[in-house]
Amino acid sequence: VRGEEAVSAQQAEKSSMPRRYQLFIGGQWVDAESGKTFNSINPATGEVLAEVAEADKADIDKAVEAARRAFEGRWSKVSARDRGRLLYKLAQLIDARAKELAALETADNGKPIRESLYVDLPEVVEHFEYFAGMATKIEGETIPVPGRLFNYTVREPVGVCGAIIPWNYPLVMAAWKLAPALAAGNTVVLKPAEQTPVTALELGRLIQEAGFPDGVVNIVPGFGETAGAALASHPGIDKIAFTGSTEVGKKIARAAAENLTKVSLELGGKSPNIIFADADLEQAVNGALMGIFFNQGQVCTAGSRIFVDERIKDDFLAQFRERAERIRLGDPMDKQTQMGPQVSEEQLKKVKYYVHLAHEEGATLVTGGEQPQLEGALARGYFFRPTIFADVKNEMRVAQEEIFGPVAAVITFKDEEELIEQANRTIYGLSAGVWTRDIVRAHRLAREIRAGVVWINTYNIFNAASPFGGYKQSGYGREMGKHAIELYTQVKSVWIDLSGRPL
Ligand code: TXE
Repeated sequence: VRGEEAVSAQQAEKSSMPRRYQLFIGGQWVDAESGKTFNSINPATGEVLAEVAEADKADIDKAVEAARRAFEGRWSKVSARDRGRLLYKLAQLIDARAKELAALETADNGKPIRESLYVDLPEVVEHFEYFAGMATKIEGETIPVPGRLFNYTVREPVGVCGAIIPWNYPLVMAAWKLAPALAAGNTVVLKPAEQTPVTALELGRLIQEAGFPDGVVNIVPGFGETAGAALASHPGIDKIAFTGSTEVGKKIARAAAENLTKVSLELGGKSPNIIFADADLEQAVNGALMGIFFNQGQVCTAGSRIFVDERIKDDFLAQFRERAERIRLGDPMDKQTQMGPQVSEEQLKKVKYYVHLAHEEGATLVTGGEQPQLEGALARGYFFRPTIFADVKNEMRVAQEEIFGPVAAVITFKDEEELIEQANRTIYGLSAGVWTRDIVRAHRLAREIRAGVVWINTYNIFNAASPFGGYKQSGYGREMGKHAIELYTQVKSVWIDLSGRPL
C-alpha cells in the first residue's frame, strides 16, 4: 500500500455534508425504484456519514437481470487471461487509492485507521492479485476410462452469484466474494451490510474504471430482511455466498433450498484460544489480546474463550489485564488509536447485555465492563472498554454465545483431555489458537480441535492462498486459495467415442 504519511482526518470524516451514493446496476448509477434512501452512521460520533439509495426487491430483480445479461453476453467472451488482467488492474486501482479507502472504511465502520490502512487494504489488494493469477489456472482433468472412449472435465462458472456480506470487514468481505467469482467467469450481485455500504460503492467506481463490462458486478446496498432476503430467494441466481450470523445463515440456506441455489456460508464463532503452562507467556498474552480485542472484538474468528492452565492463571490474568488497560481507545482516525467504537448502537447494546449477563452468571470482572469517558463528539460514539471476565465456566451463556465485542471469557483447565472436550463443546467450529512449546502437543491439539483453522503460537493470520471456513454451525464451503474456485465453478464431464463405430 502506498502512502505512509498520516491520513488526514478531514478526508472522509470531517466534511459536514453527508456523502451521497446511488445503486450500481448494469454499469449505471441509479436511484432505488422506490426512491428510498438510508443513512450510514459514523460510529465514532453518531453523525451521518452518507446517504445511500436503499435497494429493495425491485432493484434486486433489476440487478439480477443485468448480471444475467452480462453473464450470457459480453463476459462469457472475455478470456481467462483478460479476466485476470481486469482483476489485476482493479488491484492496482485499489492500491493507488488505499489511503482514501482506508479513511472511508474507518469513518463508516469505526475500526482504527492503522488497521484499515495496514491490514484491511493490503489484504484486499492481495486478494484481487491472487485471484487475478488464478483466472488462467482453472483447469479440467482427463479421466482414464476403459474402452475406446475419451473422457475429460471442464470447470465452468456457476453463473450469476449473489453475495451478502457483513459490516466488520466491509471491503475485505467484498474482495473475498468478488475476486474468486470473477476469476472463474461469474457475474455478481453484491449486497453490502446496511451499517457499512460506503467502501463497496467506492469499489464499484474502481470496477468501472478498471473496465469490467457493464453488469458483471452490481452493488445494491439495503437491509437484510428486504434486499438481502430478495437476493437469497431469487430464482434467477445460481449461487449465494454469505458471511454473517449463524441465525441469518440458516435463513439464507432455507431460502436457497427453495430454488436449490448453491450456497456457501461463513458464519459465527466462539473460538477457543488455549494457553498451556509451557507457553511463552508474553507471546500468549499478545495472542490473547490480538484474539479478542482486534477490530473491537468484531471478528468471526475472535478468540473469545480463553482457556488457561490453572497453574499459570494468576500470572496470565495479571499480564492480560495490565496490557488490556493500556490499549489506546479513542478517535479511530488518529494513527495512535488501537481501538475504536463498536460498529453500531445495536452492537454496543448487545455487548452491554452480555456484560450484564456475565455478572449474573457469576463470572468475575477483571477489567472494563463499561463505556469509557471520551470528550467532544466522541462522547456520542459507541465505544466500549476492553473487558475481561475470569471464573467463567464453559457452560455459561457468555462462553457459548457469540458476543462479537471486546469481551474475553477466561476459563481455566487442569488436564488436556478435559480441555479438548470443553474446547469442542460449542455449536461453532471456525477457528482455534494453541500456545505451547511442546510440538507434539501442538499437533495433537491441531488434530483434536474441530475447527476450520488452527493457529499455533499465533492468531488471526490470513492469506489469500490459504483456505478459510468453518466446521459445524460456523458454516460450509472454503473461501480463499484454490478451494474458493470450487465454490464458483461447476464440473462438466465430456465423453467422446474414439472408435468411430456405431454403438
Ligand atoms: O448480522 P447479520 P448483524 C454476528 C455477530 C453479530 C450478529 C448480528 O454475532 O453480533 O451476527 O449482526 C444481511 N436475509 N456476525 O445483525 O444480520 C445483512 O443485511 C438475507 C458475525 O449485523 O447476519 C448483512 O448484509 N440477508 C459475522 C448480513 O446479512 C440478511 C459478521 C450480515 O448481517 C437477512 C457479522 C435476511 N433475512 C455479524 N438478515 C461473521 N461471521 O463474521 C440480515 N441479512
